[in-house]
Amino acid sequence: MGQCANFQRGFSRLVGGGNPAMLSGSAVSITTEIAKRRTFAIISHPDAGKTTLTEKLLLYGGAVQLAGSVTARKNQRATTSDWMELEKKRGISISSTVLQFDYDGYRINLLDTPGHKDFSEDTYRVLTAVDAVVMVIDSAKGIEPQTRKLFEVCRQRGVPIFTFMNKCDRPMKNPLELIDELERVLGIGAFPVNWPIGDGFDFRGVFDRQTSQMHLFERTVGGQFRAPVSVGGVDDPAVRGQLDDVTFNKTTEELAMLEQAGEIFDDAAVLAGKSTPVFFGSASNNFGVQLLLDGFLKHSPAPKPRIMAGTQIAPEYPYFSGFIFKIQANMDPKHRDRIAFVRVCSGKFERDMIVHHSRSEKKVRLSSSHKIFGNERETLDEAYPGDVIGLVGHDSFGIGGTLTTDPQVLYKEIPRFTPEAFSYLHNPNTAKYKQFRQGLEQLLQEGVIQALYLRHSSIKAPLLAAVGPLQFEVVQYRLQSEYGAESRLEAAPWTVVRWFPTDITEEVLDSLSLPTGSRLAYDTGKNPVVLFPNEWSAGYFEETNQQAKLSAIPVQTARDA
Ligand SMILES: Nc1nc2c(ncn2[C@@H]2O[C@H](COP(=O)(O)OP(=O)(O)OP(=O)(O)O)[C@@H](O)[C@H]2O)c(=O)[nH]1
Ligand SMILES: [Mg+2]
Repeated sequence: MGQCANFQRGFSRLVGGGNPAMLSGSAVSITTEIAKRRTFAIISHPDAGKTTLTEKLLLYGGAVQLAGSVTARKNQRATTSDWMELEKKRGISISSTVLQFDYDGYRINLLDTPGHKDFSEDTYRVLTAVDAVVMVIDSAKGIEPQTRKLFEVCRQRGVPIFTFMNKCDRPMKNPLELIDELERVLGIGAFPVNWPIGDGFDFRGVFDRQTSQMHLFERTVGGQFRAPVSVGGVDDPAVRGQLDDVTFNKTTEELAMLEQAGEIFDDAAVLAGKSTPVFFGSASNNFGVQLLLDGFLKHSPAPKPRIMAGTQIAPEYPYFSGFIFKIQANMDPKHRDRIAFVRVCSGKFERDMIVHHSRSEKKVRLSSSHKIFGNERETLDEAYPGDVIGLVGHDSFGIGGTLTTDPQVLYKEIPRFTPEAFSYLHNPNTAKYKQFRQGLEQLLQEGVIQALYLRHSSIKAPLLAAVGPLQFEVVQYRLQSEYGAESRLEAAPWTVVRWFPTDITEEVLDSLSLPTGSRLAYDTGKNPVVLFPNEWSAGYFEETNQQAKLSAIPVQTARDA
């Protein structure tokens, strides 16, 4: 009903703005397609098990036959989502990965994200493109700092959160304490959908509180295959016989305590992001993965309307619209091209359709469209709201751009980040100048890193700016492996950057008296910035130069809009 009203509103406001691809199509079919879509990200602090869980969701979703492992040992395949060379080498995720697959009548768009804070820009961009998240928690550690930050972003956006308490096969915190921590530290309601039976070496499975069934699992070597499971009620002798008295009694006591608390599963609170359903398990052992997948699909939302300048654009809106939230080059060494990842927000996407591109204000034909699965791709002919699609061959596409058949639609979803690490990047091999420039330009377009240009400077080496220093390493590694270009980093003496108002004149910039060690520069959008050696000198400058109001958040120029 709500969506229907939004559809009406969006439609009457924007009708006549273009050439609707869908007006002649069947409204019923688009509604059915939207209802089938589930688009979500897996988020958490580093190492909680996001990539492992992603791989197991693919295994249980039937999208891979054999699960790989993050630390791909000899004779074992690597995970589908950590496909980058550097990720395999390091065993950490560096870049988010899109995985689209069908399961149980749903079209799932799953995004595995990197947990490390140096790569959080990528993760935050992904959060703009999803309708829900699965928050993974290491049950031995509880809520870690990066999880808390990501949770805050989800809360601000009202994104429904599902929690997976992972690594129950290791000595873990008391599950009651973990639930309490969610409520206390995050200030969110928490409803345990299932409950761990035993922990550590004695972790046997989970009790599904909604069906009152015990699920007892067996471990498989390397967790490559689905874990055999026996299911039965608490008093079922076949199940009861597999548990020792201590484990059985502890579990039933804890369950009784939960029942006494008397909370019920509140779908509305979950959809509003006010309460999180909690699932326990072990991703590496495949325990509880099926219950998470099915529980998530049952309770998570289909694509919702998007807000644009105060108006809601419903997914059923008959004009196609979507925005670019990620660019990635060289995913397939055979192709060496760049893919723009688009979240479809409204209408139906059809290959070869002509759309308006907000940044260039030009009409473009989208002929090379792909369904993405890790670093694999397949030609895609149509897509619906919720889908993430990959578009190849458009150099003008940048992160944040809107593509639509109704030029009045313009999404401004992508957040901007303040760099805190600065370094010059030298090219030690002049013979490879072209590769160096080309590679760097591409990585800048991908948003792997930002660049600044010092004012009145004779230094030729680009000044790179990053949220965290690991981003520099990624740039160097990728320049070498993807472009054959060596590079050398030289630390730059600043740690703080601030933006001036866009209307500040060159004369005013000339007249400023800067603290020692500070420099004026421009960002890639030619917006003036000032670099400081530390917070103290930034504060001093702000106090003594009231006429030039500084912003810690990158300004959005018309070019970015
Ligand atoms: N014991 C145990 N280890 C696990 C489990 N799940 C994942 N791990 C291990 O935890 C480590 C980190 O797993 P990842 O899946 O790479 O974690 P991640 O959250 O994707 O890490 P980043 O992407 O780098 O933030 C790996 O060594 C996994 O094998 C589990 O259920 N039990
Ligand atoms: Mg990972």
